Amino acid sequence: MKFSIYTHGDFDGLVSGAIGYNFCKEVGLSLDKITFVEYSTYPPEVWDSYRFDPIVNVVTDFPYSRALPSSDFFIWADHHQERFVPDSSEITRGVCFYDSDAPSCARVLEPLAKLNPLLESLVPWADMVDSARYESAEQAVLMKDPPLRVAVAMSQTFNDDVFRAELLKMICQVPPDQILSHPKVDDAYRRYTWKQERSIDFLQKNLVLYEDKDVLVGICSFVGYKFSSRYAAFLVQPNLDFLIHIRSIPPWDSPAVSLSVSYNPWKEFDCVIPLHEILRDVYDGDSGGHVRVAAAVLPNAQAAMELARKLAQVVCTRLTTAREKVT
Ligand SMILES: [Mn+2]
Repeated sequence: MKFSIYTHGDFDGLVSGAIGYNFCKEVGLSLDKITFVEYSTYPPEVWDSYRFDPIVNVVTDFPYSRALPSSDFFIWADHHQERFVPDSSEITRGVCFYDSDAPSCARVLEPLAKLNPLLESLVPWADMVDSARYESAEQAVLMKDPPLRVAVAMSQTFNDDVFRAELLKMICQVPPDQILSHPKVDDAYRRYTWKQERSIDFLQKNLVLYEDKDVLVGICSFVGYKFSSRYAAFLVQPNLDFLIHIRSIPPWDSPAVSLSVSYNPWKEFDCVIPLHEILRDVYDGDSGGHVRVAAAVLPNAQAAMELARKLAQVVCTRLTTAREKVT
């Protein structure tokens, strides 16, 4: 019998898809196809009416599809919050793995990962990348560890599904350090490090610092540049408490930019202020996020810069007030 893999096109999708692939191979199935799925190309209405082939279908790190029961058998695994989870009593030929507390989908599939030591060893790396729990700013920016270089290869090759399917099979067979010499993995890493190095150089000259009462906020705008880095500012200025990051977003010919505000993930805080609420207070337009990271889309770079300055001031005041209440 045949099987197909449908998995999200990021590193966690790669590892969890490989766990599903490895399991199907182990039980004697033969591969039909591997498909990388994105929310933009498979929105709910499309995904729920997708015509699955009558074979074994495996969906990982992506929402459950109401069309999955048309499979001969299916496996669905996910860890994202607020997913629709089908009633298990209604499922006769399928199995669902779901845990919204898991840091990665690979972690949800850990029992199946144990069938292959190579995949089992990648589960903690999938946790790290998918939940952005890097040990240091240096690790997050430079991505030097072999599994992280594989993650870079995944993030830099979103238009090359043939290669990504090959990569998914490769990680089942060889450890990451033996994949690094693959021309596409090597090329992706060179392109990635070029962007990071340019970002570090750029921030050394252009990171704007706002300091008030022992609270340090960095503001960086990558608008108009071909590089941007989420973490380079913390490498350039490790003492930052908060970072406000502004960058261009697709479509690239539109003036709209994205602004995000986040905590320094590598600094300990005695008290925590909710950034999503603060952003909502300061900015009238649509915004989202949670306590530690919040973001909004602004009409242009100038509006974003104005908001950033205001936000920096409010964040300093709010953290100082919160600290005074504690002591
Ligand atoms: Mn995931």
